[in-house]
Amino acid sequence: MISRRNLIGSSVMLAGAAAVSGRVQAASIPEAVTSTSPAMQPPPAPSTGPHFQPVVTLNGWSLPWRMNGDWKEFHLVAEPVRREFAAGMTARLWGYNGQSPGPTIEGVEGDKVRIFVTNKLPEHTTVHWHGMRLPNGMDGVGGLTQPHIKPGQTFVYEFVLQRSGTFMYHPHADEMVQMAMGMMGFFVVHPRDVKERPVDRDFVFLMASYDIDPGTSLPKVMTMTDFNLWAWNSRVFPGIDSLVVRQGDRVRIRIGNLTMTNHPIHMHGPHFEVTGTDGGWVRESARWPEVTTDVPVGGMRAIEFVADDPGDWAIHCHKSHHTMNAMGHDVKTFIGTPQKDLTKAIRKLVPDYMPMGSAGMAEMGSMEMPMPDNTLPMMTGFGQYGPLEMGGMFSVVKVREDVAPGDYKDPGPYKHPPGTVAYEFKGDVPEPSRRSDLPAKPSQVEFSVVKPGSNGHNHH
Ligand SMILES: [Cu+2]
Repeated sequence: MISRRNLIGSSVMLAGAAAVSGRVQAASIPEAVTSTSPAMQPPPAPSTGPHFQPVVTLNGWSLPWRMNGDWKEFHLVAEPVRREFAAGMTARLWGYNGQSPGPTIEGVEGDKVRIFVTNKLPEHTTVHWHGMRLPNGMDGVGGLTQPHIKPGQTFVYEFVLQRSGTFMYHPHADEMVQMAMGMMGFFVVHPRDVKERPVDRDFVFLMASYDIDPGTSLPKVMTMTDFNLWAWNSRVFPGIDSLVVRQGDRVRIRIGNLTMTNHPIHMHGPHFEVTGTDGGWVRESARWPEVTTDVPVGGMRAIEFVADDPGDWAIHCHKSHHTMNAMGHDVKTFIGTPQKDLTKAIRKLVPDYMPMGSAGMAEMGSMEMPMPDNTLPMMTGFGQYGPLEMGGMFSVVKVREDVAPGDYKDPGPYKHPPGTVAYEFKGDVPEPSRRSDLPAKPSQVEFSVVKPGSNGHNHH
């Protein structure tokens, strides 16, 4: 739950100081609001400052602020946190205000923001406001634009939100370690005119990758490319919230990528347009209709669509190993290999050896594999028709007729109208016709073997 112990008290106390602005006010620090729950907490409409329609952070929340004169004041606390990736697996990460990712910061074009950053980590840090136009000294690059924030210190960042759009925040200090540990968050700047680019639902999620060995809970921070957990808001399927929308809604999904590789995000069902990138909003005439959009490393994409077709529409990264959880690396490929005799032979050496995947790996999706504690199955999740055989970066856009505005509760599986679900054919299936001029067996093909070096092609 969000704790806002002193938040209300602080705004009352400061109401009389409205005329004062600048560094004098930085003497008083707003309460650091924290949340330790991975449950989505749709934020209420803003009660102070200019109006905007808040975003919905999947499995996350937005950071409350206090107004101090004409400054909007936030308090981020960098600290060790625990994050449940999905039921059955919790990681020890570093994050902000109780969670990884940190809370989403929301503001409005023209807002003057003052962000207090307290470091409760065992090493120094900074916060870089990724994509934001601001004075160079507020850019958060440790050593280059500011001294590092040492453990126990609180620094203050002050800047004006110059344009609306989608931004991120993350450390620019011991960056590989601190980002591998989960330090990141979203920063959304809304247009000053609420009628500009209106949508009915506005979702955000941030992509992160982790390398956590099965049976352990701490990311390996020296991993550069070989990550084994591909997360949206530090959650993996089936732990990622569904994106619940009402049929006919105009929907925006903002996606940020702070992993070390690109992610082609693919959505089934409604076609979307890319309406925003790192650099801002895309002119209407320049928007690309797509079903998959590649989100580059360090990049952001906003996509928009009208949810006209009801159903349970999958949304996922199209790199198939990114829709799997850890343990994928040491499974051998056995497709097409009869394993009965092989299994007998191996069991003489390894008595509890279990063969898997002679017809593929689908059997793992429904099987209860013996696993170490605090480990998720590689392929998991169940739908109304069976196992989904997914993990990692996978969720479902649930388009329903009967969802109330502002309601994000999971409505359960889609009830398909009769006659609209793929079905088994029960009639006779004729033998497929084949080309008769091809040799029936590979053994009938003659090979001529040429020894390397025995002809004149050595210099190719
Ligand atoms: Cu991916």
